[in-house]
Amino acid sequence: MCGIFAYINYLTPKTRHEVLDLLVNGLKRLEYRGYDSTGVAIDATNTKDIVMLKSVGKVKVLEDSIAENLSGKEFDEPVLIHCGIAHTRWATHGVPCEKNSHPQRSDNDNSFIVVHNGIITNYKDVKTFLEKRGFVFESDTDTEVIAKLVHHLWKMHPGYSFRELVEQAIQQLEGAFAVAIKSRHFPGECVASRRGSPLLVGIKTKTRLATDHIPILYGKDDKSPPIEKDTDSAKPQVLPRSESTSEFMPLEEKEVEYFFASDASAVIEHTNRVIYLEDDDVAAVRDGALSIHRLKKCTDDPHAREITTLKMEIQQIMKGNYDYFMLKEIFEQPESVVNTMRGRVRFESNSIVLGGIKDYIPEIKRCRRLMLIGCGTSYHSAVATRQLLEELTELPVMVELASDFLDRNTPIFRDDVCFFISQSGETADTLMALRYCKQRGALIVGITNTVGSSICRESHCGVHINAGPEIGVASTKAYTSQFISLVMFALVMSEDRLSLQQRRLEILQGLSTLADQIREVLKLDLKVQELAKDLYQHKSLLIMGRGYNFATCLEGALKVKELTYMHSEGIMAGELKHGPLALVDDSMPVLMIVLRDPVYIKCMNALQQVTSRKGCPIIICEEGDEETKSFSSRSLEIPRTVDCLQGILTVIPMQLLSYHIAVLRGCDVDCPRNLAKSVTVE
Ligand code: G6Q
Ligand code: GLU
Repeated sequence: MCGIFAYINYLTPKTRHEVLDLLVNGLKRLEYRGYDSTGVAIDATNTKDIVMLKSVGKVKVLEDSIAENLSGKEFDEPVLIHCGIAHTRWATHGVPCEKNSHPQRSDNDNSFIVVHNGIITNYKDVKTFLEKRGFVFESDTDTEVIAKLVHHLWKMHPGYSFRELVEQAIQQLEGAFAVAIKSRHFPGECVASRRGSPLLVGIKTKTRLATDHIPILYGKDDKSPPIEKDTDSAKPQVLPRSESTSEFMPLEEKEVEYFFASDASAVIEHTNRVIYLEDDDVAAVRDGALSIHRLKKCTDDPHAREITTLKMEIQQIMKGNYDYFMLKEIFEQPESVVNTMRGRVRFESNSIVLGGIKDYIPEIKRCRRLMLIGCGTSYHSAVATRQLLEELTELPVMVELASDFLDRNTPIFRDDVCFFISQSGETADTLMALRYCKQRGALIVGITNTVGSSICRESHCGVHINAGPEIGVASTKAYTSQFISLVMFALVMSEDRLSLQQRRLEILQGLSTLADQIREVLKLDLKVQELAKDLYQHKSLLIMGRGYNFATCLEGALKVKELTYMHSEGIMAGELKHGPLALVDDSMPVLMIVLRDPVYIKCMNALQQVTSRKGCPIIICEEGDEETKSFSSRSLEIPRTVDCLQGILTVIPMQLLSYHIAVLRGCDVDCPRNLAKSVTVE
């Protein structure tokens, strides 16, 4: 839920000024992951001391504070070897304030300092243990125990390397984390590790790297007992140390720069060569060498971590001429939907190939049921496509919110096929649900936008939605691409069903014109902006629809809530008379989606129920539908498409509406309060 960024240069001279710029820039790229406070730490001139600066609020505040506090001649002198770490926080333990910002430190001397993403669930036990040994805590964070535990281990084992100390420490920690640690006792070194939260290493060299993988060094097959609750008797166990063996061959380059980052968008401007760390990897940089260690080897563990080449382009993570990433991403949809279909939908032959799952299709066709699992917007994409999946696969389809699915201990069987839908591929609830289903033998299909993400790696097969990086916290283009990915899957499943051929052709035809139709809908932007002016001072907005457009109501209401902080509710029009109608009067803002599809008559009934209670709804209807339009003075007309794809066109005005209301209310569109892009905590 936060951004970690660390930078280590080896024999590549950089001034401290440049290092600070690099760190701040890295944080800016990661800011969408968390933005309540920030912090940075670099070496002082004598390299033994560490300079640390923290601030509450966005990265800009830190940047200004650096300009004010960290300048002078010594910041302009080049240093050959250096390590700096930085963090943008999304608080879980302790309010956003300076003392709770990261880096967290072990002591006044900054012996060990840490930036952390996630939650340490046993932090209270570790804290009590350390307090009994004289450590005095200064923050409310769970993170502080990490720095102090490493310090404690350092005092106990003077001969241990930095990496060994961290390796020992993380064995004592429970919960989810990614960490990067720096120490005044190990200048120029950085050690990082992850369990449950994402972390990657970027590698930049002057010449081509001589290898495309880094061997993993394994320790002895042993496990430490955790710190016990009875803290008097508890003490961190001394664990076996990873042994240097002949297979240990770190990546050693003459001149090299390394980056540790929570995601690729922070490193792409420096290098496209990255290693995605796995849970419990400990990556250490020392004397220009990167090595990756694990304490325990499991039978199917690989021998090496692959260095992958990122396909991302720098422009993809820049705002360009747009005021906000969200607006850019809304307007990218004509292209992103095409990218989702590219190389997969062959309109000439009316066929579809999903390379990532094609070998599993026979198995999927034999399954007992399909389960679609996700959170937030990703969950809505499942709601949006459920009806089509039921129709084209003729299988029962369950749609589940990941958190609720886990709460219920939902029964799962070997012949279930479970889809995990996630833009980031790192959402903790979704990932936990995935592991739950995998343990029970179900086939796991990942639908993600982030190559190399945890959900991607832990799925048996899957579809990359290829929407390109999504930076705005409110998901927009990922939703429409998830939608299309699931539609494509439904089409693949019905390929050999003669009775469904006409329906398939109609949908394929719809897909072929979708990009142009999205362009048409985007032309409504000014009209939507006008509507936003009518709405932005209200307290609430009800969004009603049914059938294929119910998901748009849920998704529209989520967008309004998260961006504008207004109350909004997506209402299934069929449920209106069972309660929500009581909310309707002449002052309650209502938006209704009424399209010429199989539920048109029912939607018209709902519309009449609303207008008879003096409601004045804004109507989203089909182009030229005068009859429906006549029920209101305010309407948005969208092009006609096949019923099951309407949701892609109806959601766009909702994205634009929430955006404009947010701007009018003075909200920060890309960084809504209390939220973060990648929810890696449960
Ligand atoms: C919506 C938000 C949020 C998001 C979920 C799931 O605008 O971005 O609802 O969709 O947090 O995230 P993932 O799709 O990354 O799993
Ligand atoms: N749990 C830590 C804290 O509250 C880290 C939160 C984060 O991921 O930003 O400080």
